[in-house]
Amino acid sequence: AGESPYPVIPVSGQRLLENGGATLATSSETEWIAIISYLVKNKLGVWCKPRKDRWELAKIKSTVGQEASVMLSDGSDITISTGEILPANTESLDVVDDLVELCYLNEPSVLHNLQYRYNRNLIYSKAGSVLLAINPFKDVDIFGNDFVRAYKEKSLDKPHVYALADGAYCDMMKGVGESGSGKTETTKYAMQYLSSVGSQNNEIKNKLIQANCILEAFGNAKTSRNCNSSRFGKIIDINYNAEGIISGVCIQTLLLEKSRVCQICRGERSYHVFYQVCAGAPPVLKDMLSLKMASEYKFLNQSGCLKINGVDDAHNFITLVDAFDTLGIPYEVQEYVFEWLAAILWLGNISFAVIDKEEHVVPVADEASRSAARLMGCKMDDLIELLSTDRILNMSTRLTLQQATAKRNALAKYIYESLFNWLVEEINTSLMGDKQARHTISIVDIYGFESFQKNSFQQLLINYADERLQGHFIRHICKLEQEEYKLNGVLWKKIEFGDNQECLDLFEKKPMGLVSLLDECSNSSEETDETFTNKIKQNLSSNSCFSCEKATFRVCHYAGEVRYGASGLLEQNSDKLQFDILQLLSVCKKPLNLLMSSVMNQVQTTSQSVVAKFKDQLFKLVQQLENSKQHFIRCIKPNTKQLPGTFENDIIWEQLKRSQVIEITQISRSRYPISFTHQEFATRFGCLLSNNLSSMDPLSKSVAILQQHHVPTQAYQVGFTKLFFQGQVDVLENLRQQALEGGQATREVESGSLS
Ligand code: AD9
Ligand code: MG
Repeated sequence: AGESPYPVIPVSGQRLLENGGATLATSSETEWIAIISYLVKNKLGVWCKPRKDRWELAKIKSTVGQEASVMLSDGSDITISTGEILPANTESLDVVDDLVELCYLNEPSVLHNLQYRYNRNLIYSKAGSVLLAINPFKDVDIFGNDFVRAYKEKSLDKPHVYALADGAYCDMMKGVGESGSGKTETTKYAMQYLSSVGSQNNEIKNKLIQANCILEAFGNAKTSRNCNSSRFGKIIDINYNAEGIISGVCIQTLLLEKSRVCQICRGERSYHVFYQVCAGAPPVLKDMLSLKMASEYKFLNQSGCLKINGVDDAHNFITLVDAFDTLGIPYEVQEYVFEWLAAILWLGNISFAVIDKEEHVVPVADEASRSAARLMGCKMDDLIELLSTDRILNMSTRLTLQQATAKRNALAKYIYESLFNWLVEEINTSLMGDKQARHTISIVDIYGFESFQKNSFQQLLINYADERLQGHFIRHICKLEQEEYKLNGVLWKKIEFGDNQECLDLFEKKPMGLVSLLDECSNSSEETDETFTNKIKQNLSSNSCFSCEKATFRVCHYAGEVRYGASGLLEQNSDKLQFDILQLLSVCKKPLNLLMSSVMNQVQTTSQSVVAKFKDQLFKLVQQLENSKQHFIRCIKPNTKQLPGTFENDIIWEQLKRSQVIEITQISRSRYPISFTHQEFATRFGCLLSNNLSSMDPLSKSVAILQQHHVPTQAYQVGFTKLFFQGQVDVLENLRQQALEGGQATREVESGSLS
């Protein structure tokens, strides 16, 4: 350590975060004074904020008491309090790939490193074991076959999603980050890599790309945060045989946002596929579907946004049909799919006429209801009857406009959801391959954290999923590693990191967490939005992440505070489909082979509400992750305008802070990545002992080996059951190899290494 060109400075991530990085994060004043004099003596740079909100590089010229005279890069001198100065890394560290290599991990130093790299299109960096990916919002020439080859052959070793995927070959990976940060794009590159290295021909690779194209058409939409936002979660299991060749792929999806089919906020769009089919269907198909332009449909025109800059919906329709073809979905079946989509659009155009004093309504028998019924394959009268009355047993009641609209929307949403689920099944059938999977790499890409002006049920689910995975991420990266050292009695400076347990408790605590309460209230006919709001107020107010005001409540998520509207939550959560809707669907002549299985499922499912089902799915996912080796990519959004070349410090630092990148870097920096049990070590390296000490216990033997070969004591730690190393074992491995080749190995060792 004495030879290091830098003073050894304990940087406490926690303190750095607590004070926003505004002052130097050192343990004591004496250390700070030592650092200042070191910086002055060696003419090293510092960061200061002479103008508000902008860190600038400067040099300290002299210090008097708490004040320093510093020279800014434009040559001007200013006097500044030493408390407002942070040390800067030397220029030679500007381009380091891994934050671990930075001497100083303060805010401006970390941002400077990331920006230096980002400006040079180095969008990937490491924070210890985590890959950081900063969204370039433009094409960067670091992908494609040549790069796949280079990473496969290990001729490139820079941080890259390909390098991570390479490391995950036979393991597993997952991605996290907020909406629009680049998770889905990163997932595609990982998939591209994994399908390239693991396939003998391009068939499976092409199919995977095409499957993705279909899923994006039906499951992605423009939101105000991302023009191609994923509105469902996905887990792609790539199965390999014993030779490492892909034997098949299976895609599982998590809860699609189906409310988007009927309701979209201003400036957003519904699912891409609707605009694609309206813009791109050839005339014959258009005729068959009685299809008009997107602007003619209420489900699409309500948001005032029909187009996305730079996106050609008509062209994407052709791409979609190609994708269906590649996956072997016959043309007649594709027609069914388009018929259902058109039926949904026409359902949205159905208007209602008031028929009596109680304001009951009936659907108008016009082009919309006629087309919808024709495309669904049912009689128009039956559809009209369904949308004007509720039938329970032999009783029928007339509907008001609000009830009839809700029923019509429930029908449209149900059809879309069934279509989506059916497509996933079709894709899986096409990708299944043979079933001899030996290993699986799973890629998880879910929706990212969202906070809009109005947030409702969907945001609650999305942000809960994000919170759950963050909990898993923290547990995995920070806790498990530190706990193992502690269990083993290894000397270890505990790094403080905040966990999100309080917020997870808010959702998951039994019997009175948000999920249980929502589930319980949705299943009772006596509860209303108001009684639900009272209940959560009563039961959850003691949780510091929660507060309730009138019909809204706030949750402090790890990624930010969100205010949710409570009205409508119960209804969206209960999501029960009326029996008469199912009945009508089950007698539709049309393509009901498509929807039949999910219709039957719906009839058979019990009363579990959406949120309860969702929680179960998330728990299963986390379980699956815990049983695997994991690799994490933290996707970072550099600005909120989706612009290339725009690196906004505040936005980036906020994401790094909330996802605890600095703490993770610190943990990685001081970690002991290699470990052996005493027995393993003694057996493996026993041949390096100069005299026969076979009677010794494994621990004493291990220590004797280390001492005889002068392994520096700071390079290892002796735990109760294990030895931990920072990387020195290469030397021992080489010596062992020489010993074995030279025939000097003792019998004892040979038999040991065989066992
Ligand atoms: V959400 O949670 O689904 O709303 P994601 O998935 O995190 O979100 P996405 O991958 O869709 O974000 O990225 C948003 C946009 O950023 C993409 O549509 C691209 O235009 C852009 N992007 C992201 N990553 C890259 C990249 N590696 N290269 C170029 C990129 N552009
Ligand atoms: Mg996405």
